[in-house]
Amino acid sequence: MPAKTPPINPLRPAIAGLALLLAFPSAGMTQNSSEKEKGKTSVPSTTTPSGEPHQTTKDSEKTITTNHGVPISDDQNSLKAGVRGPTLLEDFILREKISHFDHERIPERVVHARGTGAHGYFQAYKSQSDITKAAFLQDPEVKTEVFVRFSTVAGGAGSGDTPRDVRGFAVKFYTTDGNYDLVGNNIPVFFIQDAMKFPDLVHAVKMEPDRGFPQAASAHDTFWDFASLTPEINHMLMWVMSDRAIPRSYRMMEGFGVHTFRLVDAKGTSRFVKFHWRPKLGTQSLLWDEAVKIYGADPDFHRRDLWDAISSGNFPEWELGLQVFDEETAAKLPFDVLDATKLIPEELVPLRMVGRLVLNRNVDNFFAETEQVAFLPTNIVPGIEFTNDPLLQGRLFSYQDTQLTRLGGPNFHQIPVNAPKGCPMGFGNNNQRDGLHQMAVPKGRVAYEPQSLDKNPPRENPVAGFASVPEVMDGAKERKRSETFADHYSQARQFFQSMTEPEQRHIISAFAFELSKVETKAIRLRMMGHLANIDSKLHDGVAEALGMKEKEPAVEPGVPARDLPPSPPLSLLAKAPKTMEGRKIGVLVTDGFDGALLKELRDTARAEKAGLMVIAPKVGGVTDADGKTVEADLSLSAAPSIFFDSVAVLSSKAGAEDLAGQAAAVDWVRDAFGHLKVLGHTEEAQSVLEKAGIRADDGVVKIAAGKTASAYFTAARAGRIWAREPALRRPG
Ligand code: HDE
Repeated sequence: MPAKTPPINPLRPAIAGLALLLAFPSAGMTQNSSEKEKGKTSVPSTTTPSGEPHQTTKDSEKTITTNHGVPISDDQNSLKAGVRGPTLLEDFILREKISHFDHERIPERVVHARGTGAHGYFQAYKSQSDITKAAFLQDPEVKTEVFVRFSTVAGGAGSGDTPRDVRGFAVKFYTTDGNYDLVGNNIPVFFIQDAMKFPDLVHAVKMEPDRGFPQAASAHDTFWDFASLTPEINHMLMWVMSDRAIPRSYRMMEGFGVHTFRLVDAKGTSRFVKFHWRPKLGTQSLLWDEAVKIYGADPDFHRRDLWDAISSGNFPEWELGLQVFDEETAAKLPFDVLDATKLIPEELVPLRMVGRLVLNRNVDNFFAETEQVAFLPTNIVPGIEFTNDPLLQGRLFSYQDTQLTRLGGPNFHQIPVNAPKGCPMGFGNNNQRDGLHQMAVPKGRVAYEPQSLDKNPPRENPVAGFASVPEVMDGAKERKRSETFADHYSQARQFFQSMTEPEQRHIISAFAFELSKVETKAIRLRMMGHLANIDSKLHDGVAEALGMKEKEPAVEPGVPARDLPPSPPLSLLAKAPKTMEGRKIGVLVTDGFDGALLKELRDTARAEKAGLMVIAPKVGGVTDADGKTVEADLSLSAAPSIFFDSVAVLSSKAGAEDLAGQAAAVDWVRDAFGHLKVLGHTEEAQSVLEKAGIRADDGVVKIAAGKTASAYFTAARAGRIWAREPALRRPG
């Protein structure tokens, strides 16, 4: 035995093996005679920390190998000159493993870095051949495979899911005519009108470059500095300060293609189109206070929600709706359809629902699929075309370009999640060759055209091939913004005035919160000048919430705002369905509670397709009044009430008294009430409610045997108790 032994660390197998040896000097010794002679010990190379042998195999198929296929005998220890000696450079197995690990990360997306993806399919309701020849919109029998990635925009890949932000809603359709990517957002308009401004916008909203914060937040000086100097942003600001920017779930948010595109039919007739996704579960958002708390309690809230829904067979669905209109209609609209800061109200061009998107399979590997998926607005198929929207035109360059850095070369289309699936060509059938990471082995000596040597080469197809609509172009070459893009306030006003009272309150609160975080007073004042141009209720509400003492300088609008009629579909609350489907109920139980009540709630939840989780003071569960053990899904400390859409406290009297002494339980109840949730409770639970300062209202429902489910569910289906809010929370 050596005189000095290293400290024992049970996490390090070799050293733990040594500990075993110290305790049982004869255990598992593999010393060779020369080491014995020198008085040194060695440890078995394949022992676990507890000294058990590692599992090995004799099956060559299961043998762990290097990346180059060499079988590995020991994956626990590096190669050393003597057991306590230096590691040898020769250890190609160690070097390969570490080197691959060192390069495991690729650059995260410049924007939309944090996201989550899933597989599914799209199915048309009926042929849309009257408006487009796009293959995936022809046959209602055909299911077109899709991959969808949802994302936030501003935060890095490791940020949380619930900041105030736009959400990406990107869909890759693997059609029989090649991949079509509809790379949209959950908001139908955008911050800027011209691609030239995109890097400025993103630099302004991201972490400030000197200090490296704030992460995933627009509430800081540089964003509002840029915003207050960019009048075209005002319509989008209404949306990002609204509840749209804090969705409850990816399953409960809308999606939009944003730009105007074109649809082209088999005769070559083209029409304008705007794309909309409508969630089957209806829309729902978080409250700001919830979003903030969820960010800490479960940064993966949306990612987990989507994963859980799909893995439990509750497949999320959206309908695809199209606003289709011709050039004459476009010419009559009060806005330019090429301006991405404007939308077309549904009252003017109604939605035509053409099919449904179902997400039914989680990814097998996050990196290989979700991280490596490359969406390209240039992935377009015959039957769909671009317009001259100057924001879209810039995107047509950007996405391909960014993948070259992110995915390391021009062959990223060969990565399985990016490769076309539905078409016969595989990776693409053409004369392109070589490049980094070429996975295919093209055959033959011909990689050019025209040629005469290959008798069966890929050829142009003038009938089925993609051909652009021969739009006539006539204009001076100039760097200018069209006059038709100049009205920056009318639709912002229309949006605010289309909101319900609670939604307006939230917009006012969001502006007040964000501007209160701006350190430079001049920026705050400048922004108030824009709000005055939008709506006086909005302006005055924010000024009041900020406690503004001085009047801001007026901002002269390029084009004064017009009064447009309110458009009800812009409101989330106005069209929120009364349903429990896809919602979650949290039920807090204690020892001695009435198990029959839980069963009644659980049965009704199942019938209404809602999820129900049992929360107990300890994860080991509780014993009900009949002495039966009831398992908990989560412990109280791991499941704050922010995780649920409605809650219930089913406690015994003694249990409630115990809960009343626990801050976590009192917060659980107080938060649920403060977040305007329906709160069911047994008579016995009264003491914890009292401790939390709960006032009775329509959303505080007594639960008693026999009539539990109906009263509770009737209240909970309606969603939040909005009438409770003004008394609880003031904007600011
Ligand atoms: Fe993007 N955008 N974008 N964007 N965008 C990217 O592409 C860009 C815009 C959108 O889940 C990047 O692969 C420019 C509008 C989504 O992988 C990048 C402009 C809309 C996603 C890029 C815009 C979007 C991106 C970053 C202005 C809604 C995530 C990494 C001209 C219609 C896709 C990448 C995914 C991602 C550039 C504006 C949606 C840098 C230059 C408008 C959903 O290429």
